[in-house]
Amino acid sequence: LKLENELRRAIAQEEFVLFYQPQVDIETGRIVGVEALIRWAHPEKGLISPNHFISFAEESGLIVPIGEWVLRAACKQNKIWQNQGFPKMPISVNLSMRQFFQHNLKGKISHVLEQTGLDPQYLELEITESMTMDVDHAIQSLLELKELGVHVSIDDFGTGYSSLYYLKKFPIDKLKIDRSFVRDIMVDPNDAAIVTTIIAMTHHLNLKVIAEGVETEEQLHFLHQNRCNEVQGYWFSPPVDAVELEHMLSHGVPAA
Ligand code: G
Ligand code: G
Ligand code: NA
Ligand code: MN
Repeated sequence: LKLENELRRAIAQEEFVLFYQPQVDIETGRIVGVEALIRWAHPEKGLISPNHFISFAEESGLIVPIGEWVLRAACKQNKIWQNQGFPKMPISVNLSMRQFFQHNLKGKISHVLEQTGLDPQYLELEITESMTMDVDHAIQSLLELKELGVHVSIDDFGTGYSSLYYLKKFPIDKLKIDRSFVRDIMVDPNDAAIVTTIIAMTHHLNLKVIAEGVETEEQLHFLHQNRCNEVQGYWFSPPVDAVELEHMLSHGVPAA
């Protein structure tokens, strides 16, 4: 109950901030996207990781107003970067299950895009495999999002209900290979095989592919050799605040 009350206050007072993690083109080393990740700027406890409140927010339904804040803040920030003259790139936002099943999701997103003036092609929504288990709902929702002109990626790909059926049927743009597969690609031949197979499959299906959780140069090299399009992870940068992200947009990511 304490967490619930505190979260309600946090929503009312907008005690949240977004951090941003760069997504890097593996060929050019340039930042071609950013993932927005929420933190709770608690007045006494400082920055709180989403791991400490997102699952509670999901259970209680508070994720809906929190998710709307994230969406608005991310679109607003991306528009600011564009106005400042940085190269245009999509910003990715994690959608929760409840948001994905919300009535009029398309209308809500469309409203935020209009309010912030962000061109829909510069918003990418990350959904997880578990949200696609209701196949009819998923197809319907994704078609509506497609009509809006936003991009959709499948987050944590390979860890949930991975159906090859939806890869064929669903209008999605990108797969994000879960970092649990990337972690051991240099030591576990099974993980290496899974990752190379996912990459090859995405090329055949005309999807883009990004590897998450890239932490070493060896992993990067492996992914490059196997024609992964994009990479994201601590090797380049952890999620950082807007000022640090702007620094990287100006000067490049350190390790690229
Ligand atoms: O940023 P960090 O690695 O601490 O994120 C931890 C978890 O919280 C990740 O699973 C991430 O997807 C989730 N998360 C971060 N920001 C958001 C958000 O804005 N909305 C939702 N639904 N989940 C988020
Ligand atoms: O579930 P999702 O993929 O949205 O999770 C994003 C989370 O992954 C962020 O909270 C971020 O802090 C974390 N993350 C990003 N890059 C790395 C990495 O290279 N290694 C590890 N262990 N975690 C990472
Ligand atoms: Na994500
Ligand atoms: Mn992920």
